[in-house]
Amino acid sequence: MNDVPEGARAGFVALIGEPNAGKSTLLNRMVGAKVSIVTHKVQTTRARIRGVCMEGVSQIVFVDTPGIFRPRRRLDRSMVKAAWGGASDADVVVLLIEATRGITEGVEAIIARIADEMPKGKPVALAINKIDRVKAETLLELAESCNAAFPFAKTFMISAEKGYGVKDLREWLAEQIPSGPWYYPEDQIADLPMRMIAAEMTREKLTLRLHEELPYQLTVETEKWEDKSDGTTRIDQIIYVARDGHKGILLGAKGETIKQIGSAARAEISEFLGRTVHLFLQVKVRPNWLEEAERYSEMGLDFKDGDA
Ligand SMILES: Nc1nc2c(ncn2[C@@H]2O[C@H](COP(=O)(O)OP(=O)(O)O)[C@@H](O)[C@H]2O)c(=O)[nH]1
Ligand SMILES: [Mg+2]
Repeated sequence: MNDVPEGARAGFVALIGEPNAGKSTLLNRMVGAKVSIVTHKVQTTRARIRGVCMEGVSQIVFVDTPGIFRPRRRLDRSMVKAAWGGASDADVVVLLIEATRGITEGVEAIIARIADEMPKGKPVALAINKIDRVKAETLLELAESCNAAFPFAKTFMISAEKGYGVKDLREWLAEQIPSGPWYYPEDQIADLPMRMIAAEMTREKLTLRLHEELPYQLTVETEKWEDKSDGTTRIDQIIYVARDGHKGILLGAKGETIKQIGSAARAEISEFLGRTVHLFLQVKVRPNWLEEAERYSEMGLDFKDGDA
């Protein structure tokens, strides 16, 4: 596929951590574009999302994963399984923790499982994120206690949002991945079908706009995609919700809510594509969508991974 330059390297780096640690923000920062959606709410990322970044002659394929937490629903179990699957398939693992929260019970459990399951020889780095929010002393203490719990190959202090420390991390990762030809063309930044990226962008706007459990009870699928000869694109998406009441909330009075969400999503998809987009959203009530295998494959998850 590619002419491989002298010394080329290529490998997968899994970003794992608790929900909200900043994994998707870091992936986007590394790639230089928003390929993974980000919100202030937990469990925004549902599937493994690959973003590709070049560092010299090294091609680093970052794998953003759903947050790791104690799952209850089938969807949650599938998500957590996908996260650990991402880690075990990767050449290098980066555990992100939040400087502001320190070693939570959740972080402890993740470190314990890393110690248990990660094959010796697979580098696992620690990235303490959101350092823009805490004092330096706290950071040093936190780094020490984490390294007492597990011998991390290296510890980084970063701010995914502000970009601090991100270059050091990327350079180090570039040296850790194996020698070999690149997996993707040099200019490719994501490995996710456009129809899925577009569905995720709409889901991000829904998650930001809707409250409480509603964002966790809906899913978005791109139903139709038509690049027209006049240079515009028509995209039809379906939003599946679990209850009639949810549909009402989503539509809002006189359809105002869905209109605003659609317009925000349309703007973002349009900017990403560099084309004028006409986005059509349809809301369907599907009480059982959380138990339908097809919904999972559309999300990029394995339905059976959710088996209790
Ligand atoms: N202050 C600060 N906030 C951050 C930083 N990185 C991520 N965030 C915020 O943390 C929240 C969760 O980020 P996200 O990337 O979705 O986390 P994920 O669940 O691990 O993928 C979002 O509101 C981000 O804007 C950072 O370095 N500093
Ligand atoms: Mg995420």
